[in-house]
Formats: sequence, structure tokens, C-alpha cells
Amino acid sequence: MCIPAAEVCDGKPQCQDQSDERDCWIKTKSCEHRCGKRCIPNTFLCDGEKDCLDGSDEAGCGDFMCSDRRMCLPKSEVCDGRAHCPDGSDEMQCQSEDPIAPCN
Ligand SMILES: [Ca+2]
Ligand SMILES: [Ca+2]
Ligand SMILES: [Ca+2]
Repeated sequence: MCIPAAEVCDGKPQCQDQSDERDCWIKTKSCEHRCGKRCIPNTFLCDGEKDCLDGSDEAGCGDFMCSDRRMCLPKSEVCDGRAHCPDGSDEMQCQSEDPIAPCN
């Protein structure tokens, strides 16, 4: 029997012997993010080092979260004089010592 990859480890057995639900990835503390065959803890996400071969652990890691929390910007877009956040929060607090809030 052949089943689509999307049905492997989807929590519902399609195979009679349930082999599609065997050896499934289970989230644990040291294995919260899966990329390819690797498994890394969330603390490895956005730590500036590529831990996944495809770099997915470092993808989408902005340095500034807009105050509405819907957007995350790279540092280079914060306090550059142009509002990137819908609410302009990336251009506020630019006078303070530490205007950059971490995203997570
Ligand atoms: Ca399944
Ligand atoms: Ca990383
Ligand atoms: Ca900006």
C-alpha cells in the first residue's frame, strides 16, 4: 500500500498495520523544530547560527517586532527614517538607548 507523504504521521493510521504512524517525530524539549533530518531545540532558532542545512532555523528572524506584533523587521529597517510597521513603531523609541526589542 502506498499513501501520500502528507498522511504519514498525521495522527491517523492509513496503513492496516499503522506503520505510517510508527516512528513518527514526537516533539520534545530538545527537538522542537525539525528541519530535514535534524531536530533542534527552539533555543537554536534565530541564534545567529545556521543549525539546519536549509537555514530554516534562521529564516524569518527579524530583530524588531512591531508593536502590533504582526511584523518582524531586520535591524536595518529599524530607525532608518521610514516607517515599516503599519503603526510606525519601528521609528518610535529611536532616541532611547535600547530601541530594539527581541522578537521572541
Ligand atoms: Ca497517517
Ligand atoms: Ca540557529
Ligand atoms: Ca523603518
